[in-house]
Amino acid sequence: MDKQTYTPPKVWQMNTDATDEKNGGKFAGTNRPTAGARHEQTLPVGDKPLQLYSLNTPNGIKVNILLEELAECGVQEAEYDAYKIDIMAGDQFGSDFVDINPNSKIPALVDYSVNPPVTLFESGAILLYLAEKFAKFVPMDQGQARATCLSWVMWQMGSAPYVGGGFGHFYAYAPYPMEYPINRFTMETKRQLDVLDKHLATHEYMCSPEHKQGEEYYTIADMIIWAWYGQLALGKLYNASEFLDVASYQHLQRWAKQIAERPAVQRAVELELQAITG
Ligand SMILES: N[C@@H](CCC(=O)N[C@@H](CS)C(=O)NCC(=O)O)C(=O)O
Repeated sequence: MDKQTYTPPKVWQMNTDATDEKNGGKFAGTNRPTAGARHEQTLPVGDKPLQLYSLNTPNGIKVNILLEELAECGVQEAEYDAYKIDIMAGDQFGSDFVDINPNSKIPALVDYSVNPPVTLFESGAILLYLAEKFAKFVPMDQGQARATCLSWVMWQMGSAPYVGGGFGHFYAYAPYPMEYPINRFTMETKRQLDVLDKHLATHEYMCSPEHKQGEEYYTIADMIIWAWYGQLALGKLYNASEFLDVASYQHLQRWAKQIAERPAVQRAVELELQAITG
C-alpha cells in the first residue's frame, strides 16, 4: 500500500493546473469550489407543459423514465420538451439554468401548467413532485406502502453519491488509480448492491409486499434505483461489471432485466435532448 505522501496545508487552495495529476481528473475543467452563474445563457422554452433541462446520465435518466411511463399511461398533462445541458461544456453554469437550480446540476424541471410556473431541482424531488401531481407510481395514502416508497427513494438519493462520486470517480475518472479510495468505495458499493439483492430476493419490485407479484407495485423507487443500480448491474456504468462481480447479485439481475425490458425505460435511456442554442 502507498505510504502517505500528502500533508494538507493550513488553508486549502484550489490547484488551477488541470493538467496536473493531482487535479487532472475527468471533471477538472468544470469543477470549482464556488457556486453561481458563470455566464449569461437564456434557456429555450417549448410549448409542452413540462420543460426538462437535463442529460442522459443516471440522475437524468430517472426523470426520463417517469415522464415516459406517464406518457405510456396517456397522461397528456405530463408532456414535455427536453433540452440538453452539456455538463462537460459548462451549460450547468448558465444564468437561466442557475436560476432554476442554484446547485448547477442536472436534472432540472419547470412546470408551466401552473401559474406562476414551478421550478424544481434534485432528481428525487422531481420524481416525487410529478408522481404526486399525477397520482401515479407513488402510493398516495399515508401508511406502510407510501412510507416504504419514500424510504427507498431517499435511500437512493443518499446512497448513490458513494457509487458515483466515490466508486465511479476513483475507479473510472481519477487521473491515476489509488488503492485506499477504491477499496473504501468498492466496499460500500458492493454493500449497497447486497442490500438490494437481499431485498429483491423476496420482493418483485422495491415496494412490493413480500412474495406478492403485481405490476401495481412498480413505483418511482424502482425507477430511481434502476437508473443507478440497475444500470450498474447490467454493466452500463464505469466498465466495472467484472471488478464488482455484478453477475453474482442474482436477484438484482432479475429485477434489473425486468425493468430494462419496459418500453418506457428503453425510450428513456435513448431520449433525444434538444440543443439549447441555435
Ligand atoms: N443529487 C442530485 C445530483 C445531480 C448530479 O450530480 N448531476 C450531475 C450529472 S449526473 C451534474 O449535473 N454534474 C455537473 C457538475 O457537477 O458540474 C440529483 O439527484 O439530482
